[in-house]
Amino acid sequence: MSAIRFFHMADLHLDSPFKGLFGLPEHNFKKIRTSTFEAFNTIIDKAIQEKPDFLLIVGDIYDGENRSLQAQRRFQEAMEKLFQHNIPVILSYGNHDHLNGSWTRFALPSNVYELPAETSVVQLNIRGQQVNIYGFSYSERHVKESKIESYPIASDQHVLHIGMLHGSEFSDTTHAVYAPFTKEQLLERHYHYWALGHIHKRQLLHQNPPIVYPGNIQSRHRKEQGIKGFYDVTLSQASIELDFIPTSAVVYNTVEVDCKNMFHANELLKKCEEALSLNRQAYGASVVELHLKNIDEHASSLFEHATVDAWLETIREAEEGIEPMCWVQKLVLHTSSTLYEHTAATKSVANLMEQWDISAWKDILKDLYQHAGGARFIDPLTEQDIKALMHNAQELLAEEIQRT
Ligand SMILES: [Mn+2]
Repeated sequence: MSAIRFFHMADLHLDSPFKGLFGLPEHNFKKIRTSTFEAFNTIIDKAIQEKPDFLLIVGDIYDGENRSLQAQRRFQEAMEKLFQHNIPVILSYGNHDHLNGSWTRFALPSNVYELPAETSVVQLNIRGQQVNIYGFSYSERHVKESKIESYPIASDQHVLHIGMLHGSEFSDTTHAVYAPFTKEQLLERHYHYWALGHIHKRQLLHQNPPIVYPGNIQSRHRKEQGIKGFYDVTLSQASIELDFIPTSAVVYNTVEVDCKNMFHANELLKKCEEALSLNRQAYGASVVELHLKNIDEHASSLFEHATVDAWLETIREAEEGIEPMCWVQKLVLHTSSTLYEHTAATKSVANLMEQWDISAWKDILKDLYQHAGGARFIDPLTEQDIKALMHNAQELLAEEIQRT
């Protein structure tokens, strides 16, 4: 039996309003304001080009329960395009676009299967391979109870079983906990793939069978950092391949500038421009948090007669008109630890850190680097990484103790 191929995405949040962005030139704001649509179009173009067997969209297609007219029109148009190319779409609605909201209704073409509030199955036949896709839509905003018992246990293993679930792990309290589940409960269903949504940070909860959060397709604020996208999945009884495809129209991230031994304002400005230019080359249009590190006694004089706001304004002005845009949303100052009096306690911890060798650091970081799903997304630990980590830890320690 040949393998099937599908795109797994979630949390499109079309027409997200991007609140909390101030002071941008109009065209920059427009670029950000339309980024959810741009990211979505990237997916649709890719689908038309590559012709996967189907698309899965696991909740929060729309940002608001009133499903803005513009978002619906764009979504409807995209679905029509896929209809013309015979690409089915199976979708569920999540907490943001639950079925109990009030909205002006657009009818979707017949290639689109909208999962109802009751957990249901959509059966597809892909070149002789039967595929069962299970899932449900949120009947209301707050679905707090576990829905996992409503998913049938797969018995016929000739069929490929895929679960769609917009929700979060019982233990994950970083988000509103909706439709909670445990990894064990998902595995007990004996499905070949779990297509999750709701958590906007991309993560693999389990490798084989894959339990996957693709993350959202476009960051919506500074806490959603890094490149966003979806998974291009090739699945058969015997094998699984996951390919992450970036879609961010605007990347949110952090840029650092080392201010050690800096004397002059133009020096700082030049360093900032260089760092932002590198960021622009690497990520294209972006919204950045600019961190000024190692502000020692020399560099701190740069902030004696100019406020942080004045600096922010000056840096923004220097960037104006350069394409693709690199909007500095926030300027964060990090005072060098040399400016702090270490207390006896922080000094002893800092000294202890200096004594750790590479294997000690590996041991400390093992949860991260040995993480079944996550490890392959991070580069191996280098000597330099360790130095940076140690320095940051010492700086944080000194800062925090000083503050308390
Ligand atoms: Mn969401």
